[in-house]
Amino acid sequence: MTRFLLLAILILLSGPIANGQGPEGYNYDEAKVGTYTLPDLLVNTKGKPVKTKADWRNWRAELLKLFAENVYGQTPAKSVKLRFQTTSVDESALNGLAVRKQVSIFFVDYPQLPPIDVLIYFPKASTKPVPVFLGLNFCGNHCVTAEADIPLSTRWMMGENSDVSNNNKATEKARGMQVRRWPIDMIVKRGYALATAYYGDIEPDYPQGWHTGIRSVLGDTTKANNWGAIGAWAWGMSRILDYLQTDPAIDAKRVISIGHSRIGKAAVWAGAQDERFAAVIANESGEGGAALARRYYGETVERLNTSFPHWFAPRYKAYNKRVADLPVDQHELLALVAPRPLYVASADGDQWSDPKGEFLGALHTEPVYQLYGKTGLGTTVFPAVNQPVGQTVRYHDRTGKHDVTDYDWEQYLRFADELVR
Ligand code: GTR
Repeated sequence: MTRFLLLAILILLSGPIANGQGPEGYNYDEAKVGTYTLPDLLVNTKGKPVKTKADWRNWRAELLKLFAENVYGQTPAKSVKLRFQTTSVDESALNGLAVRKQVSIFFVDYPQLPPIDVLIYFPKASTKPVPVFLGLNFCGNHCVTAEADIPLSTRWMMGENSDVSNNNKATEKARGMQVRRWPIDMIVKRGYALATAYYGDIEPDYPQGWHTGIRSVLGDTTKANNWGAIGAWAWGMSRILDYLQTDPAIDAKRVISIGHSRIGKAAVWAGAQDERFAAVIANESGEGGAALARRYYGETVERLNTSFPHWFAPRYKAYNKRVADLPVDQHELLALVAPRPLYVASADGDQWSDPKGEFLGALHTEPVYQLYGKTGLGTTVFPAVNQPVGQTVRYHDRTGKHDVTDYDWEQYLRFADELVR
């Protein structure tokens, strides 16, 4: 029997669409979700059952390849020479609550590439190395804090005439614009550091953006398995982790990969590939992130690939109209985090990301956590809003829109306190 036959999830089919992609590329009608069969996480492509941790380690390596070949593209194996330059240290940031450090990561062999500018806040009170949340940001480091001495990013910014940018350049108005998503005070008061960098430092987020990012020097654009922007952002997170491992104020065994939305997709792919990440948090990562691809609800693979042709491997597009033929589904991506702690979060006002599909993605990692003697989510019941569930794998469906809120951070801090510290 193939792995596809072993695990069948049947959902009542009341519409004409099964496994399909509607013409508009999205669906908000649960009745139209149709039937789908997920690849069995514990049966390999040769139909062999995966029974032990050793079997899983082998199968895990195969799964990583399948995701690289078919979804995110192949992350170049070449190691890249980095130079870390501390550009500023403020011993008394955030009114004395934090030590703030800015570090630029230069690519020694590719001087034409801009550095990744990392902004780190450490809890001032700490006397020993601290765990850290590492997450890329959407609009430049000047945007996550109101501190006026953070230089405005000079990189390409989304938007020609928006609040955050003018002719694709950051504006003063953008300063502090996303402080709400980054409650740095709350994070450092709990004894964690926060490390962030602008995702556009690694690759500007538009179809031709790769010309000025890391993908201009690594990878092969003629190949169907060439890495996409999400792969590049994930790679950039690992390079920041390379730096964090050298910083004596950081507990390098406790670096948590966190991301929202498209950056959430990258945060999971980073944590899946790079086992130095101690845990992964996917905030509303949706299609191409935690949400099951085969569940026809919210955004679809076709829509994702059409709106954002640069995010994934070219081969992913071949599945636009035949998602059921993908050799993997997203629960298997999430399972690559196991046995490390994983948090998947949704918002009920963000049906585009498919909260139920994200929940099911988390739920179906369970067999791998069990191989390690751990309980993953430990429930099959979709929880009420604002009711976090789970053990080593956690999930919540927050009220409100597509965003990162204090409520989300409160859960992530508790999760980190209980499972990462
Ligand atoms: C949307 C996209 C989602 C999600 C989101 C975001 O437009 O369809 O997959 O990534 O953007 O990053 O905010």
